[in-house]
Amino acid sequence: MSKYQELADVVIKGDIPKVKEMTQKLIDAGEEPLALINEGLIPGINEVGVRFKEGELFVPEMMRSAQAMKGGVELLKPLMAAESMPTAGKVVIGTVKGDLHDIGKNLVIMMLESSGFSVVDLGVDVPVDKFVQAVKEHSPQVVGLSALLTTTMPEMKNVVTALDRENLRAGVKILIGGAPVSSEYADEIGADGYAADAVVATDMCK
Ligand code: B12
Repeated sequence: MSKYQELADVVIKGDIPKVKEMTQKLIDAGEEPLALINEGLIPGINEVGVRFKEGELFVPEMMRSAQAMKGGVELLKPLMAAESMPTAGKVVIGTVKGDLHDIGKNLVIMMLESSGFSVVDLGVDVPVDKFVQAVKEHSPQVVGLSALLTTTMPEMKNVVTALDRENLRAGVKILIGGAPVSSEYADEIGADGYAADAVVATDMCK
């Protein structure tokens, strides 16, 4: 049972207007934005994943829940924006090729930006070359790779290998994240680190 169970429930139902309405009400009541995400919206979308796996929900429902979650996040985003902080560093981030999941990546971006990082978002389904190009162009301190599918995890290794090959690893840390990956996997593919959520990701970037 999450703290904001009702909010989680409307995400599970995929009720887009209701998620927005309830999020706004909770904001107006002075609830903490990050708590609404971590203890309401995320438990909701996680439950959707469980039900999808069990065959109770299908892709269209999962899509609607994802949209509902995004609606809530959009309302919370401005409340977490940085107040013209000096930039803490630059991060290039993207979801690897073949993978279209971006809710988690976008939360990581939101947290990074609210902590003063400047972030170059390459989006989803990002081919290896685009990561390489972006590192050359933006000289970030950190490259973030997101993958939510076991089938796209190996793409992370391809990015690590390509950055090695191009001698772009000096001064750049590669941080990976997403439900199927782990710190063991990070070690295995030669990445520099793994973070389980947006808060840890931001701490590690710092
Ligand atoms: C929403 C969702 C979708 C949406 C995505 C919408 C969107 N714009 O993102 C839609 C409907 C499009 C979708 C499609 C599919 N999905 Co889907 N999806 C999910 C679901 C329910 C939630 C994912 C999510 O947003 N979680 C909430 C966020 C906040 O968590 P997160 O992504 O893990 O991110 C956090 C951390 O991991 C970390 N993090 C994430 N990225 C990064 C990056 C860095 C650098 C760092 C440091 C940290 C970090 O921080 C985040 C914030 O705390 C998951 C179930 C689950 N529990 O993961 C299934 C799930 C990932 N999907 C699954 C599947 C199978 C699919 C499809 C193949 C279904 C189909 N048959 O078409 C397609 C694949 C499409 C594709 N090519 O990518 C499976 C994957 C199984 C597997 N082992 O590979 C899952 C696990 C569901 C299940 N239980 O079976 N999906």
